Amino acid sequence: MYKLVRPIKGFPALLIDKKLIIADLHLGYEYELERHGIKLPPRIKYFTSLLQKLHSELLFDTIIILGDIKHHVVGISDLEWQIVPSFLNTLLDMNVSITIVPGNHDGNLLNLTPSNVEIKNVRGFQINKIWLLHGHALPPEEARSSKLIVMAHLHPLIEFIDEFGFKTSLPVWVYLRGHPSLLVMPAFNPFVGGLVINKNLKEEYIGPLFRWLKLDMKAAELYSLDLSFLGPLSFFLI
Ligand SMILES: [Mn+2]
Repeated sequence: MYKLVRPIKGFPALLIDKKLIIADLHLGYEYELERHGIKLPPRIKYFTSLLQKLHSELLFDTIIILGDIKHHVVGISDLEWQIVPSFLNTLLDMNVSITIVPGNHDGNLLNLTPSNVEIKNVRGFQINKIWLLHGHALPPEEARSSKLIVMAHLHPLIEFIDEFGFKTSLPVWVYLRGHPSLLVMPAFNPFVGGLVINKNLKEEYIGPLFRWLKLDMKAAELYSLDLSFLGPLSFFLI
């Protein structure tokens, strides 16, 4: 994995050459919570300042977003009309190019993006023998000849509960060796929750890509955000 991509220690982001890859921002998620009576401060300032900090350290020239930049699946919420274009314009002000592979939450995305943001097909695209996509849709056959497929979509977490009932969930990088291998990215938005992969995982939750690649999630190698190797998923099944 490290030969092809460079995950950033401590962050759900990785580098391929001078391109930063992130996914699952779910901008506008606060709005969804507010409808259920929970008020969160908007996360957009945190995201932009984090990306500015990473940019000053890593000097990437492109940001590739692997889907779910916004939260509403079908329509566009009032908040998204404001924050998605303003977020993208702040990134463009950093003098980077932006490419988006749409996710399942990115309906009508074209209306929200400045004209110089590149929007790819949902089936993804390839750079340096690495196929990039969100992961809710299958890639084309040509992706089989890539060395690695990077997807997002699952927001993978592992969960532990101790004897007092205290619960922890950790976002993880999920790596499966194969031809091609598969890497699942953690969500960039830490508030959005995710799929607990170490218990009773139903196949319908993990999307079509695992079956397409004939990969078994149980064989996955897990890494924490600080890039410690945690072990195979089979060690964590509860
Ligand atoms: Mn998502």
